[in-house]
Amino acid sequence: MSILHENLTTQAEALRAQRTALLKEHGDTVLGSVTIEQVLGGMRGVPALVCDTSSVSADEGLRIRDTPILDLTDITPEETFWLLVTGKRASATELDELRSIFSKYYAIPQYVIDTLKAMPKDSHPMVMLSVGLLAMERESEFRAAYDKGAGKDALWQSMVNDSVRLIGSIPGIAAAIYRIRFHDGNVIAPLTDDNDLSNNFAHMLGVSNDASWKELIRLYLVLHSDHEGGNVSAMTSYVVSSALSDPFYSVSAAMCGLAGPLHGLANQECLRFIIDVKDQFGGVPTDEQLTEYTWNRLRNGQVIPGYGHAVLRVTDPRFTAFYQFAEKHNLQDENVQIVQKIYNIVPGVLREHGKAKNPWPNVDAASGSLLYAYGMKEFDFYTVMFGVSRAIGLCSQMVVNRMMASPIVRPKSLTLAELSK
Ligand code: CMX
Repeated sequence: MSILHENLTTQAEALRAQRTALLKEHGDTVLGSVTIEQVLGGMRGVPALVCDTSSVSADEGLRIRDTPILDLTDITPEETFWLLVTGKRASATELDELRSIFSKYYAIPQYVIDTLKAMPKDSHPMVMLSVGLLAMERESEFRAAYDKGAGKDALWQSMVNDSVRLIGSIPGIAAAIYRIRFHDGNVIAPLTDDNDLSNNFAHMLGVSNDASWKELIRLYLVLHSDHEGGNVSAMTSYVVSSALSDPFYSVSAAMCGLAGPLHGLANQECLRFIIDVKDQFGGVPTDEQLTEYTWNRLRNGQVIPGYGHAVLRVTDPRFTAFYQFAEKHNLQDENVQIVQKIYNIVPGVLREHGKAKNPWPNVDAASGSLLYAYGMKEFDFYTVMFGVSRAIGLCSQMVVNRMMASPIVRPKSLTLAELSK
């Protein structure tokens, strides 16, 4: 048993006891009412999920285990996972062990590489990510434990094993997709002298040897890791895993949701937007040009990618963290300048337009321009980067839910006729 399992054993019992007590003592407490607008409007604001790993408020944004994300910009993905799943900061010994377990999985199985290589050359990288994860499902210890008759209170243990394997493997899957889809197909082996997860990911991508590239990848993996339970990818993995499907199925399904342009694909769309602006105006536009361009897009019924949010009503602190990174490293290429100009112009236009409840940037508005600045120019790949990070949060949420022995999800649907009546 790992130190992580030891840490979680007492917590699992406490979580189950807390859940049982809440159900027994307050099971019929009313949390609120649900309006027809909410039922027809994507369930906005309906309190229907439990998520202990992180929370998102309208006026502050993401907190991981109650710590604001801007106070966590120096930590590693390993520390992030530990914090998400246990609620505590890891000790040096705990981190050492976690890192060494993750590193066993950096080199992905050859059959996964073969599967990715066999896919059509024009497959979207997000399709390849989802397929790569599904191909690995045969490794699931969770499924094996269930097949051997593990009881529902014990299943979280194999969920931890699968999660660690999946988080350790997904950088290798993503890097293989990048090499196969956009380069010579030669997959880069993990480092032999460094078992840090983000350093290995940065290395296996083969984009840059710059120390600040490694720092960007570390930051990227921390910032996108979790965003409470109600977003499309988190809710997808929650629903799929509630049927006791293992994490490979659940995260693969979540990646299909992340691939949507209103969710994770927005970072790819964002860079497309920036490049379009650059091409149209031959460089950084003037304020007037950008204002006009934004209005034309809105009049055409298109969204401004990277702006707006279902929960946030302020600038996303994750955008701020990327913005500060660009300033710290003096990244001043044209794309970064356009990101800054968009930040100056678009919120005012969106406010005047009057539709978006939140005119401020979300995480996707800046991330792509930084990857581009280091030489990762294939923006079809950007959502895969997001997915590698988000897998950390998805797995953490699934582990916590399994520790609580959460039941299968099954809300009630109504027909439009029933609603109308
Ligand atoms: N550009 C133009 N219109 C926008 C807009 C934007 N960036 N954001 C919202 N709107 C529009 C909506 O399309 C909606 O229009 P309709 O009434 O015609 O349907 C109206 O404003 C109200 O929307 P909202 O309540 O403010 O926002 P939602 O909760 O419905 O949607 C989101 C949230 C993120 C899907 C939306 O803001 C959007 O499409 N943004 C652009 C895409 C994007 O950046 N997505 C990434 C989000 C972060 C992530 O998940 O990764």
